[in-house]
This record gives sequence, C-alpha cells and structure tokens, in this order.
Amino acid sequence: MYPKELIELADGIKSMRIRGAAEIGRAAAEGLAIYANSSTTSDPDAYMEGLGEAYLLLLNTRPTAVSLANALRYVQHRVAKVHKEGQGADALREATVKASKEFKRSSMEAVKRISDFGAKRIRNGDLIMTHCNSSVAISILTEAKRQGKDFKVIANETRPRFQGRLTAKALAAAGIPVTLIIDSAARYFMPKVDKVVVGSDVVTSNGAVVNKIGTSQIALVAKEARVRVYVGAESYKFSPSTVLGELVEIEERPPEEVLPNEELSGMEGVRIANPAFDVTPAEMIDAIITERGVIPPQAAILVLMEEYGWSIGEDTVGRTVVEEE
Ligand code: RUB
Repeated sequence: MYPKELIELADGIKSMRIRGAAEIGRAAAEGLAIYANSSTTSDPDAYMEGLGEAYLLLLNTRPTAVSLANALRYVQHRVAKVHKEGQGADALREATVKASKEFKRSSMEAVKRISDFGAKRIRNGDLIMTHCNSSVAISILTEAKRQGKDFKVIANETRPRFQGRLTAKALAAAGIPVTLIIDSAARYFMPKVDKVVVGSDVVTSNGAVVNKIGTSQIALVAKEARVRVYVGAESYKFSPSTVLGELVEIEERPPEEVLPNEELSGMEGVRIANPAFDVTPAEMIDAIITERGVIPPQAAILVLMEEYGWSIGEDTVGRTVVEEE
C-alpha cells in the first residue's frame, strides 16, 4: 500500500494542482523520498520492489513531461547502485532521500542559471510574449526586472486551463507591466513583439520543443513576423529516448476542460479533442537557454550526450556509433 501523502502527491500531479514540468519533476523526486520515509521494511529487496511501485505510480500521472521520468530515473538509478553493493534497507532509504534532495537542489540551481543567461537577452523597451505558465520563463523575466530592465510582457491566456492568468499575476506581482490576451490575438500583436520567451516540457534530440498547446502556433507567427523565439529548458527536460526516434506522447486531457458536459450533451454529433501539448520544430526556435549555456536547438543532441555521458566512437568494423560511459 502506498502512503497517503504519496497518493495525495500523485493525485496533485494528475489533477494539475502541481503543474509545470519543473515542478512536476521536483514533486516526483519528493514522492520517492516520501516512500522512503514511510517504508519500515528491513528487507532490501522488498524496499526496492516498493520503490519500483512508487516509481510507476508517479510515472503514470502525466505522460508528456520528461522531467517526471528523468527525476524518477535520477533517484532510482542512485538507489539501485546502493542496492547492487548489497547494502541494507536503511542505506537504501538514506540513498533515496539524498538523491531526491540532490535532484531538487540541482533543478533549482539550473533554473537560476537559466534566469541569469536568459535575462541577458532582454533589453530595455522590449515587448515580450509568453505562453502558458512556465516557472523558467517567469524566472528569466523576473531576473531581468530585478536587474533593472524596463520591458513589458504579453501573456497569452492559454485555453482551456488559463494558465496565462497565473503568469500574468506573477509578473504583475514582480512589478512587470503585463497584458493578458486571448490566444487567438497572438498574431494581431506579434508585429509589435520583440521576443517570445517560453518554457518547455520536452526537448527532443533534434531540437524540437514540446510545450503547452499553442506554442507552435505562436512560434510560427513569430517566424512570420521575424521575432526571435527563446525556450528555457533545464537539461533534465531533454529526452534521451528521442535519440532512438521514439516519439513524445502528447497528453490528451478530458473534454470537460473545453466544454462542460451539460453543454456538450446538447450538441449531438460533436466530439471534443483536447491535446495538452504540441511540437515546435527546431527551425522555429532561435535558441534554447539551458543551465549549460545558450544553444541553437540543433545542438540538443550535444546536451543529451553530456548529460548521459555518451560519446561518439567506432564499432569493430569501423562504423560510427554512440557509446555510453
Ligand atoms: C505547463 C507548460 C509549461 C512547461 C514549462 O503545462 O506547458 O510551459 O511545463 O514549465 P501544464 P516550467 O500546465 O499542462 O503542466 O518552466 O515551469 O517547467
């Protein structure tokens, strides 16, 4: 049985009380620490089995954000190493809590570094458009404000869950002049915009960015208006499985988010589609701001190689292959 606190946390991610890829990743790491702190077994194998179950419970909450899978993997990998060394359940518990804390700390540090890099790109007089509610994008903007830069922001409301309202509130609270617009007004305003700054749920190995539905439309309109598009993304949002050509699963959310059931029931023959994310191709992105530096999207593979310790080598018959450390 899972501890109550863990079930509440998993429900929190599922119901989007806890949301945004960075927050989801840190919450997942916290979930495994909750499991560790509530486990009382003295059998290391039973501990690992329970950890695996907690891992799956958390993994299945939201399918798109790779930060979730990567945070879980980060913790699990370190605990599995201790298990392999033949250590007891107490050592495994300790390793779980330690790795969870480490992940959360490094996530916060990454966001801080991204804010520093990103704030440098913002100039006095800029009008910046953002979409959805990205803690990374907001950190970039609030850091620029803290540095005394004078700029304005347009926040898209981001239907159907209206996360743009959260963004607008956060920016206004930081003293940044912000205008909330409906998503379909983005093209109307784009000619006046200087930069688009958004966050990311997933960066693929070819530099495409998966973010809140509508991001690709904003990027397309930005490209048409020759406006630069910047994406803030920590390295744990880069997806290792996309190197093998695996596609990113796009979460389909309930129809009631778009239209209440009572209304839909009066519209015979109408079906609702509610994808939560879309894919912006690398060509529509000017730069991805990571904690390792600002990169062109095409260099995403290099971030993955560094993050996972891969290198390019040769196999026995001289073919180029990617090797693991
Ligand atoms: C949130 C969303 C955010 C990214 C990045 O979607 O698309 O732009 O997750 O956020 P949802 P952050 O509301 O469905 O979780 O920069 O905070 O990681």
